[in-house]
Amino acid sequence: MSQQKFNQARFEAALTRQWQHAGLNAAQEMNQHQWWHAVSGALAELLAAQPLAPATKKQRHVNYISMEFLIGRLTGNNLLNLGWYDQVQALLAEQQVSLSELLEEEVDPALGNGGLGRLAACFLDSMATVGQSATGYGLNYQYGLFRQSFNDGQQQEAPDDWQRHCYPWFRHNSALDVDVPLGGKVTRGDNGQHLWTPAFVMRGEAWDLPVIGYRNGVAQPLRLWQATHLHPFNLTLFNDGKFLQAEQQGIDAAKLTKVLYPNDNHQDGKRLRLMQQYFQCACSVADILRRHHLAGRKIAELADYEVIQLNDTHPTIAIPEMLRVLLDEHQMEWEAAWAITSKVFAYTNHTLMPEALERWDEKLVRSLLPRHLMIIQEINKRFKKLVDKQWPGDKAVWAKLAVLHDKQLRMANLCVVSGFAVNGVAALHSDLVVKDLFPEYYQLWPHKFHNVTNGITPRRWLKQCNPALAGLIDETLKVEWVNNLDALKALEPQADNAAFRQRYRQIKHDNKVRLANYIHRLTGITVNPQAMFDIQIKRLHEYKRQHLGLLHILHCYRQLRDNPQQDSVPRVFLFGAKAAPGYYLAKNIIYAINKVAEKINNDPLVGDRLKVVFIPDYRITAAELMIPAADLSEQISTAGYEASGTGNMKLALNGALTIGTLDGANVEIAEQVGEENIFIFGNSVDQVKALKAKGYDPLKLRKKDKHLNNLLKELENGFFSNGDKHAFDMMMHSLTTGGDPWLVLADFAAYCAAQQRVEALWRDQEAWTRTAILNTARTGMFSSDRSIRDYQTRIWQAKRQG
Ligand code: KOT
Repeated sequence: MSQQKFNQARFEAALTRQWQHAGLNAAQEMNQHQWWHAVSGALAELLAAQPLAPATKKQRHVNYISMEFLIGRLTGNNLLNLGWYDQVQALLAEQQVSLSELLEEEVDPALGNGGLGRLAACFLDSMATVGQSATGYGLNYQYGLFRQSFNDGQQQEAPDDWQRHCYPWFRHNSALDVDVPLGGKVTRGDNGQHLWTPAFVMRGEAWDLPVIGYRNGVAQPLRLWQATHLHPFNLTLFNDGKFLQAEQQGIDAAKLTKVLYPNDNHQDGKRLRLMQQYFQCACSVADILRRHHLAGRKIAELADYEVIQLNDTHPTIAIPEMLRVLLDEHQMEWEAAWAITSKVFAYTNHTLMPEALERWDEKLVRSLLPRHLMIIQEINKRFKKLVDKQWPGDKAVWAKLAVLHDKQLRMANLCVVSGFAVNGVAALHSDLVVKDLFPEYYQLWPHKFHNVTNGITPRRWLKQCNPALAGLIDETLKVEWVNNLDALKALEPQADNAAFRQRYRQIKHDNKVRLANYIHRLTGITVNPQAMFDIQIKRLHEYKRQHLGLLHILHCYRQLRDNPQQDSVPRVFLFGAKAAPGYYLAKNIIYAINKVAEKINNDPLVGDRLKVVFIPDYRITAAELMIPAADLSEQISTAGYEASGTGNMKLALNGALTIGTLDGANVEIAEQVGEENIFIFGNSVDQVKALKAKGYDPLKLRKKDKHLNNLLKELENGFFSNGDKHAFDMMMHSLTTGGDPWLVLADFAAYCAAQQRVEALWRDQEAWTRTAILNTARTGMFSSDRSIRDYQTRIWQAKRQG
């Protein structure tokens, strides 16, 4: 398909309908926000007429189910992908309206926590762009990820009421409503069939957002389910005069999609969360099957036309739901239903962290989903036969592999047993998935295991967020590179071109000025755009080691105080991170960074040489400003724990140099850019394992390293916390007597040494820029278009086994 032409007359007519609908008499009566709303609404209306690309036998339709889609602002991105940006800009300019200012009016829909949700959004963009027919299935939360502010340095959370009811990009299609049963009991019918009598039934409404391919005429839906009650209220109760109870069912149903759980890499085990998961899966499975039937296809052919990709285990309950529908509603035999199901589902693992691996109490599952539990028991029973055959009498193996064990349901095991493919998200991670997490499963089914290294969409993460650099690349390469990111390779010779370097450096500088203005507006802090912008942006988690960054800042501060005359490299340390509200240690790290920042930023001795800024409420829109302005990208997780990371890719593509451990996709970034163009440090996965095995003791290390000990002492003696010696107790305990589980102290010296190398290169600005250009030129493989093509060839369209 080719790009859809911009039709000015149709757009203007749609725009007119928008302000008329708002009850106005003329376009000129609109305020800035109304302009944004009208332009977006008009575009959405034009797109609603787009036909969908049908699934074919040649290409299975991908159903990407994810509890999170961190989409970011849509209007600017959609205009860019449509190729209509310039026309709309010119049209609005005639009315003295600035498109770029109006785009600032959009709230940033925050329907995700971090990397996992953003990956889902990038994948939708890429599937539309490479022409992979797909539907995204998620939840339409009323409240997205909480808004963050700081009160005396402590994180405060406020609800994110993003006004979903008047978001102009939504299209609600009531013909797609789904009824979702929950609770109750299962009995047997006359023919022995299972009859599920639910305790209550909710309604799922389909709210669609358009996902637009890059200038190829494709628009496909991100379908977000919203829970509501079945009927306005219970009429019998209403007639009895019990008005409040009459509405009860409605109130409870609406609770379901009220709020996104704010955990990243952590499971809570809450009943409402399981209800959300099932609600999403039941709606999505029903929708997939409805589409299949409407196309006139037989149920037995489902796996020829559809694949369901599970974004981590959160939507796993879709597996027994599919079986339930096939068995109970289509009256299929187990073998036939299983044959279909096990060819449809594929599972992506995003984490090895034990606390993030989902387990549900059998009792809870039975109370909400009695029929599903029976089906899972059947899967478990049949699978046990296979395990007994392979490992006769080996109880330990069964204890590891069972889907149901110790009254717990293990979602990852259910995925591996029932799906046709499992993948990790970076080469190193996929290796660990096989070796550490699922070695026995690998023995049983080696063909199921794959790697698909994550990627990022270059539309949002270069063209849109860094228009000046995109312009320079356009001008230099004179080819369309944004949907063929390998083309950036041709920039390599420019690293040796002084004039190009000058322009590249100027663009980075301008982006830093843009960010400095934002920081000043937001925090009142003035930062010097000549300084190195050293950026760590990601969720706050111990394994990501923001506190290792903090120790290095203390080290820099110490050096400045010890040698005030020294010619130091000026740095601005920038953080952006939210901590889950119940993750107290993470919140304590935020507090520590903010307190240290306060002290350093107000120390006259330091002046412009060191600044520390924790940007509040980090989100996609903030990332779009920070990434193009970064000089140094901090990717310093304990090796073996960051499955991939995607911020690392965005930053490298935008010309930030990486300081990082050999973890996640850092390994592949290093391979691509070359070891001499990245700052790798610290213990490797094997060294981390060895250190832990031999009994690592941070206290011994502290004793030996006087300098490190002094830095830690300053955190303990109230120097940064107005004399409060306990302000950072939680963090300090973790680093010392708590055993330093993330090896922060163990990597500290190597980290400081790597930072020294960073400074040496920074002092030679020409060499630095050269390296930055090579980073841009050599990170084309991290386009999510490539990830999607890998999914296509390795998983979705691969010849199916079994
Ligand atoms: C786990 C449980 C709840 C919510 C989120 C997660 C989660 C997030 N698990 N993994 N992630 C991140 O996923 C990204 C995309 O693959 C990775 O780049 C990142 O390393 C993971 O931490």
